[in-house]
Amino acid sequence: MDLQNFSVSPKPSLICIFFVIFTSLVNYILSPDPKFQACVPYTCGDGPNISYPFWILPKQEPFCGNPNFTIICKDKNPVLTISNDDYIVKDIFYSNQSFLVANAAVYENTCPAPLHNVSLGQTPFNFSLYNSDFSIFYNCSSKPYYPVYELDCASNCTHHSFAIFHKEALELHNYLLKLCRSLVDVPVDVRVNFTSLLLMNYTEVLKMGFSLNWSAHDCSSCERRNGRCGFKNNEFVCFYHDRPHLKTCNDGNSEGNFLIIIE
Ligand SMILES: *[C@@H]1O[C@H](CO)[C@@H](O)[C@H](O)[C@H]1NC(C)=O
Ligand SMILES: *[C@@H]1O[C@H](CO)[C@@H](O)[C@H](O)[C@H]1NC(C)=O
Ligand SMILES: *[C@@H]1O[C@H](CO)[C@@H](O)[C@H](O)[C@H]1NC(C)=O
Ligand SMILES: *[C@@H]1O[C@H](CO)[C@@H](O)[C@H](O)[C@H]1NC(C)=O
Ligand SMILES: *[C@@H]1O[C@H](CO)[C@@H](O)[C@H](O)[C@H]1NC(C)=O
Ligand SMILES: *[C@@H]1O[C@H](CO)[C@@H](O)[C@H](O)[C@H]1NC(C)=O
Ligand SMILES: *[C@@H]1O[C@H](CO)[C@@H](O)[C@H](O)[C@H]1NC(C)=O
Ligand SMILES: *[C@@H]1O[C@H](CO)[C@@H](O)[C@H](O)[C@H]1NC(C)=O
Ligand SMILES: *[C@@H]1O[C@H](CO)[C@@H](O)[C@H](O)[C@H]1NC(C)=O
Ligand SMILES: CC(=O)N[C@H]1CO[C@H](CO)[C@@H](O)[C@@H]1O
Repeated sequence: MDLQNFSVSPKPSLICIFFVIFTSLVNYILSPDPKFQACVPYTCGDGPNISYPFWILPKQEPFCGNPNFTIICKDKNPVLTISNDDYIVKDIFYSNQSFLVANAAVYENTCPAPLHNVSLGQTPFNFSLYNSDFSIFYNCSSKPYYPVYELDCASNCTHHSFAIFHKEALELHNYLLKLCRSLVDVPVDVRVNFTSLLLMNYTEVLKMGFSLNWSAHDCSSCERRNGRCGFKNNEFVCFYHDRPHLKTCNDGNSEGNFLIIIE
């Protein structure tokens, strides 16, 4: 087409160009977004549904979550590594950004004896207020005259090991904590019936696990609009069945208004 022709009869060409742009835009908008599909929630078989900010390696894509929330499935259990320790994720409460974990070693060993305190290090996690310290004392030269959770598997007649909530109680009963070689504090979510707690043994208490909360971009407004959260170029986005929208640009009743879609 030469310039002269174009200037003489601009209308059909412009309409044609507009039509091509319009139809490709419509096709583009209506095609399912592969990122939305990639971030469908999964379970490991047992345990909770895994979705943003958590993601399962390799079932989901890294852009579906945050690197500190990477879950690996082991024997149908979702496992999260925090400061080099593996934890089974027993439940996730997306509504209040909290989750319940138990040290995986507690399920693997017949005599789980943690040797270091739980460290959250450089993670976006915090201990919930519902945990109480379960203090494990190892290699004590005498046994307290006070009800404790016995660690029979780590004790003999000269080296006693036991665990207790509220270790202050021992000192109040004149037990010298310096008779013990080491102490490890394990947080335990104690929101259970107190009587049942007293009936449990040491391993059962550790299996109850502890609660953590997390800080990450909130996904609830995206999910209310049937989107799935994730990342694009390190920026938080909401993936829709069609195409990604930045944050809450499509708030309200303007579903289908493709003019404000940003790609
Ligand atoms: C996971 O989500 C699906 C679909 O929303 C639901 O049917 C299922 O009960 C959920 N499973 C768990 C363990 O919450
Ligand atoms: C979060 O919500 C769940 C379910 O509603 C509740 O059981 C749990 O106590 C809450 N956790 C925190 C830390 O608020
Ligand atoms: C664990 O933390 C307690 C204080 O909370 C401390 O007394 C103890 O020495 C620590 N244990 C280890 C093994 O670091
Ligand atoms: C953990 O909680 C403390 C005090 O509530 C706060 O200062 C800190 O920023 C929190 N850390 C994270 C990662 O949210
Ligand atoms: C997590 O719990 C701590 C208290 O342990 C609280 O200060 C913080 O606000 C909570 N964070 C979130 C995101 O709920
Ligand atoms: C208990 O004592 C034995 C022998 O002295 C030692 O090998 C072991 O590491 C001690 N355990 C703890 C948890 O301190
Ligand atoms: C008791 O256990 C400790 C450490 O676990 C060990 O060093 C010690 O030899 C044991 N004593 C007896 C009498 O078995
Ligand atoms: C607490 O747990 C014990 C033992 O599991 C049970 O017998 C008792 O009825 C429970 N009490 C309440 C108030 O739920
Ligand atoms: C704790 O109780 C469970 C079941 O109630 C039992 O299978 C386990 O052997 C007990 N562990 C110890 C160390 O007594
Ligand atoms: C936000 C946050 O805590 N990010 C952490 C994620 O984990 C890496 C180590 O794997 C830390 O360096 C980050 O600080």
